[in-house]
Amino acid sequence: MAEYQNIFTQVQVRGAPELGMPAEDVELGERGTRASFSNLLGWFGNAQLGPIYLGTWGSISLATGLIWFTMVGGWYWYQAGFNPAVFVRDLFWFSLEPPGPEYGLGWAPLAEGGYWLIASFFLLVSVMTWWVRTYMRAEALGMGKHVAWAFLSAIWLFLVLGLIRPVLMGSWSEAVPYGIFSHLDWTNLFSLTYGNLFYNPFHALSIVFLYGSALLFAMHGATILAVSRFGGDRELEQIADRGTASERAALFWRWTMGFNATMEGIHRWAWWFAVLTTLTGGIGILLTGTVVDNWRVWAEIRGYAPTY
Ligand code: 07D
Ligand code: 07D
Repeated sequence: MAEYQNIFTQVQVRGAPELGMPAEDVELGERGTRASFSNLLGWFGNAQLGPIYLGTWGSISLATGLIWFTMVGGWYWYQAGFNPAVFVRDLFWFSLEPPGPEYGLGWAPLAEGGYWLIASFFLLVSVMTWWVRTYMRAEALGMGKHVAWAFLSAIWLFLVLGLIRPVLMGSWSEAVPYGIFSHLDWTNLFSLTYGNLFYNPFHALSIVFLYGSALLFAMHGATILAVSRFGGDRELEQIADRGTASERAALFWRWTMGFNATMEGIHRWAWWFAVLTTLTGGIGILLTGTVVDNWRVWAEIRGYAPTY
């Protein structure tokens, strides 16, 4: 029974550290040279820590991300009146807000949104250079760019929320504030302002793919764990020396629902569901306030929402 009752990987096989690509294939000067091991990490993933590849893009991304994070933290510190107890107590309530509507897309005084604009610039650079990093590291390893394109879908929603839609609406005040609860307030207010986002079909589509992602993840995770007793989790063996594990997993689904994914296909399902969540979501947000002012009214006119 115990094997069902924990989320940890139980067997940790450990050899010499795997240092990866040889010098001809990768710029070794930008990569660490040492690796260590951690039992704790081994419970969740691979026990080996490092070597990490930093490079130019990674360094820019980390530096600008840290500047954004410290700027936001500094603002909270100021909001807390430089009082550590208040800082900790009210951490989730502090917020760095974009400029008010009176400033449009123009510059604003530091304490009235100018500081938000500067911080946002650093966040933008950080997210975009991290994207370049996912692309370049995949390139260096001769991989497909699937991770980069999937990440770009999330970035699409991020850009619509904080850059593209505010520019189309002609005001930075449309953008999302940097705060734990304030960004929930923003999300709530956005829905209320535009007649309830439930009646935005792209919000519905995004939910379909979000829920679908959770369902697929549950099915896939469960299936592979269920055949790990036959080595189903050891992909290398499955590729080089096909046994009964994945065939059995496939048969399970054919028995229960008449159809089964394949070892390749399940990952295509996963990729598309995840990517479509933020792709459709971004379209939904882009249309809101630019093309459609009230989703409830929009939906009633089209017979999408009931009229009472
Ligand atoms: C588990 C991977 C790890 C990532 C984590 C997030 C930060 C922010 C900065 C305080 C799944 C790290 C958090 C770096 C710290 C400051 C200034 C990913 C995992 C653990 N949200 N949102 C959260 C962001 C939007 C919404 C939590 C970011 C939209 C709702 C966290 C963005 C809307 C709820 C967070 C963003 C929206 C949350 C947990 C950017 C519509 C929750 C996130 C850049 C999509 C939940 C208190 C998580 C919560 C939550 C971060 C955008 C709605 C703080 C970085 C504007 C309804 N959001 N969010 O685990 O507990 O993601 O809120 O676009 O209920 Mg959000
Ligand atoms: C935010 C992609 C950008 C993030 C990036 C990450 C860092 C940190 C640091 C790791 C999440 C950058 C990361 C900088 C790195 C570390 C340490 C993805 C993001 C690039 N909704 N709703 C969605 C539901 C309602 C509203 C999507 C459900 C209400 C708004 C999703 C319900 C109102 C928006 C979804 C519900 C409302 C959304 C988000 C139920 C509020 C959006 C998908 C059951 C009262 C967003 C089209 C996602 C969207 C969105 C689900 C209800 C408002 C499917 C289940 C009616 C304003 N909602 N919602 O992946 O796309 O986000 O809408 O009630 O903007 Mg909603």
